[in-house]
Amino acid sequence: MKRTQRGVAAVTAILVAAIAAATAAYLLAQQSSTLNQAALVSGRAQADAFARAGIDWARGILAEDGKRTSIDALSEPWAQPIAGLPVERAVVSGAISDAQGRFNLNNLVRDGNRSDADIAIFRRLLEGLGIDPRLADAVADWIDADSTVGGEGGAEDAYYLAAPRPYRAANQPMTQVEELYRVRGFDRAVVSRLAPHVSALPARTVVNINTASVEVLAAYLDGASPAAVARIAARRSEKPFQSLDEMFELAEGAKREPAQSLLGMRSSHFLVFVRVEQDDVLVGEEALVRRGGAEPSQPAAPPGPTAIIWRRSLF
Ligand SMILES: [Ca+2]
Ligand SMILES: [Ca+2]
Repeated sequence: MKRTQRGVAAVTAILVAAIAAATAAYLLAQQSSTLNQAALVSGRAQADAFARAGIDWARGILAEDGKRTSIDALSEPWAQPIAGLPVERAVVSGAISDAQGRFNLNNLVRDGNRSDADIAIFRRLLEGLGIDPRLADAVADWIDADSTVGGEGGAEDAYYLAAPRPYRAANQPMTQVEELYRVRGFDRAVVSRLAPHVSALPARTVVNINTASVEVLAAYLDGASPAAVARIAARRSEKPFQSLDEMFELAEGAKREPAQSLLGMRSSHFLVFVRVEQDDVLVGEEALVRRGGAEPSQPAAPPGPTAIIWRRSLF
């Protein structure tokens, strides 16, 4: 616990330094500018700079963690959110979450074709959340390269072209989870229930057993009782799993295949959220960050630099 607290203190100190650096850079830029900006615009620009600094802070934290540790778990400093931290005139909040603690929708398709093993897991996830499992077919069709309807819940161009405002299936990997709104059967209620448990990552990824939601974990552990899944969740918050074997020992009744090849303990994709409030300005930014190395194909690869895959303003 003590180590975690020290880690969190370090994480906070680094964020303060990042924001302070952004402020200094901003003030310099402003001094050299001959433009007379309105106060509101300048406040907005500064808040934007803070949000960018916050995302860079997260990249630094993740790169550092990748060097120091070989697994990723919710007890690590990066996973502790920072709420309402006063920096200069602003109040900054930041959080990093593991995108590989979620079911990666793009795993439904492998090399352009439906992946039956992943579709079966996704169906179990939907069922566990009280959502019609046939919707898994529609998502797989949305992503797979062909225009052949797969399964009774499937939908391809013919279905979408018959909509009041016609469009076509993407037939390619998703870049945002919100794309689900365009997929057959996904309304606001379904998307909001599912969204916290899914991601749309640019590569095939394993799901991290140390960070996965209980619902996602249960979907992968086919045959394990809810009690066994609860035991696993309790154990990992005491002591993160260092191997899949450690977890499967507790997963009584769970089939090892194909889950074994689809799960891991280390993550390379993270969602970063930064919120900055200053005077009357509120800025929120979200980014998907990829940490180098640690690809499923080469689990022993050394950690490389982090990259921003996308970033967007939330408000
Ligand atoms: Ca780690
Ligand atoms: Ca398709």
